Amino acid sequence: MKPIALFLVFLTCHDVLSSVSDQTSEVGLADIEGVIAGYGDFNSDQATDVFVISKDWATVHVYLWNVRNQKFTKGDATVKSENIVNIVPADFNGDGDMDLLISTESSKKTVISQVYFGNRKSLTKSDDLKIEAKDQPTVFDMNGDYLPDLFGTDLNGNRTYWVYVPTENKNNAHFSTETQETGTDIAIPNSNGFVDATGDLHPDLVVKSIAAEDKGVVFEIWKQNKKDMELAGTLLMFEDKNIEMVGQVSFADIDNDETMDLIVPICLKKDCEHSKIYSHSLSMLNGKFITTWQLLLSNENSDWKFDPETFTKGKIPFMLNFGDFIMDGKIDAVAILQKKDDGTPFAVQLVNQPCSPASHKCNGARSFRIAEIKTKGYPTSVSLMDVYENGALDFMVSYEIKTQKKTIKGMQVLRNDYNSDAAFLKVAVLSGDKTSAKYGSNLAGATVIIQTTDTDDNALVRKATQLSQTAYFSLSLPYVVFGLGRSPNFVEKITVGVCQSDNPKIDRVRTWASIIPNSQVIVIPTPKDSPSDWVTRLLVTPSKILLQTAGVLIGTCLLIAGLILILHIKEKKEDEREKRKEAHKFHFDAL
Ligand SMILES: [Ca+2]
Ligand SMILES: [Ca+2]
Ligand SMILES: [Ca+2]
Ligand SMILES: [Ca+2]
Repeated sequence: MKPIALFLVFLTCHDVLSSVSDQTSEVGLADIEGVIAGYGDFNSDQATDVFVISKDWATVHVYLWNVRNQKFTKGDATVKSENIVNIVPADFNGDGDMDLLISTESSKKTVISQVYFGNRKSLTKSDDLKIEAKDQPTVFDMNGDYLPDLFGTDLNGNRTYWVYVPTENKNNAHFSTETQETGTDIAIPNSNGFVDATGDLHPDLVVKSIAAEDKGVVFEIWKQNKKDMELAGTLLMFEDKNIEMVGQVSFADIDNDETMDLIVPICLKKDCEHSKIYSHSLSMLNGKFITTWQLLLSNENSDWKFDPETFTKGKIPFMLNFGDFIMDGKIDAVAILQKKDDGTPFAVQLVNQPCSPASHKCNGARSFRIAEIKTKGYPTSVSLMDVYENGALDFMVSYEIKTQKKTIKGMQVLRNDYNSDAAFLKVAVLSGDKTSAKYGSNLAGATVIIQTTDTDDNALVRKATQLSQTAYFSLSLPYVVFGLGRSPNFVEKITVGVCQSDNPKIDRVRTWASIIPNSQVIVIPTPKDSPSDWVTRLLVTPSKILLQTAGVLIGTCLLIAGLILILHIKEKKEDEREKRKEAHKFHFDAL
């Protein structure tokens, strides 16, 4: 390697590692004991807030982002319960205000999930919106009415859909249940997704299940068909007799080919000594899914492995959390790994880069470069969120510090300083509200495709899904952020698709043209069955370059104004002097 190439490599590594700064106290989250549990705009001010569970898993608080002070402040909304195992922010009754589904574990090890209605300020327990099941439910929209429904395994072991039935009086609303025979069981801990797998931009229900016969892992893809779900296809897990554990799946288009990819971490042995990450493109040919497993990353010759305890029910399950924090248009991830030798957990950035088989033991198009994120204590979860609402995804960490006397649970906000000049486009798809001008709450499974050109005039297409997962603190974001690199060209096209209705003639997809980069687009797909009437709102976030330009412009204006003022004063003084002279002259003449 030539010295200059070495220098460049050093620069890139260095860049990633020094690209975060701890801003926990600056944003007001220092000294708060708890675990980051979910993201959503609770008070509807267009800034995303953070839900936190107390360290004894008994209380939920919301920390509201204040755009002006650049700080989180504790909101009044509080829910007290016990053994909280998950929360899901969503607008259950469709009144435009965010509600919360809180899951708790009972003494019989069943999971009770209860809806709490929000009014932007507080949360009130609903009377009848409560289910008890074998596991946490998946929140999705089965019938396309934009009201969240639930999916999971009921107490009798039946695969069940709990469909939200609205009523005039929201206190009478309830879930109606539908069970389904399939010959497979939903995996526990469940790992399902609501994401477009078939390529029509409408989200499908992807279910990780266990075959009744051979106990093998199967991924089922269920399409919305009128008010029902129809099996569109199944994928069998990568065939390897040595696979001992299959972890929680994630969804992202890692190779930018416009199809979402299913990403699966696996352990070859019970101790996870051999850990691998596989991906499977969700692409169809002649109505069938093509089976193409690719190895993204292996820990062969590396010092990391997965924590085996996060593959079984108990701890927060291992999961890759995706987001383009480098902002180069290739989606990256964050995760918690552990040291191979002593099992110490550590948080990492997984930076998307081309596969080089020698160093990553990969066999597809893409792979990850691992860079450690320095955190306090032992990290228990790491996720991404645009804290400052500036289009750059920041790193959110929950950690533990164990001493002889007690365990401290805290959180850290690590600001993304990676690429402040890179352009971005942030898109949030909201449910709206039929009776008021409210923006509503974020729709699960909304799909966004953007089309733009890079500096070399190559067409770039990027695809992403909002809120694809909800169980086990998956910390899915209520929006999608596309990094556009350093070429702030116009985004030529943006296409949004949401869940289908029972009317197959109406395709709930709409395309808009020419969107300026560095902006946040809010899409409100109402009226539901009239995509041509869907509306967008644009919030423009000025980038550093724009701010500099504005600064120079204002400076120039001030300078010119100053010069004009000086000249004006000078002229006035001259005038006065002239007048005095004239007056003097007059007196002189009069004499
Ligand atoms: Ca907010
Ligand atoms: Ca609501
Ligand atoms: Ca629904
Ligand atoms: Ca793909």
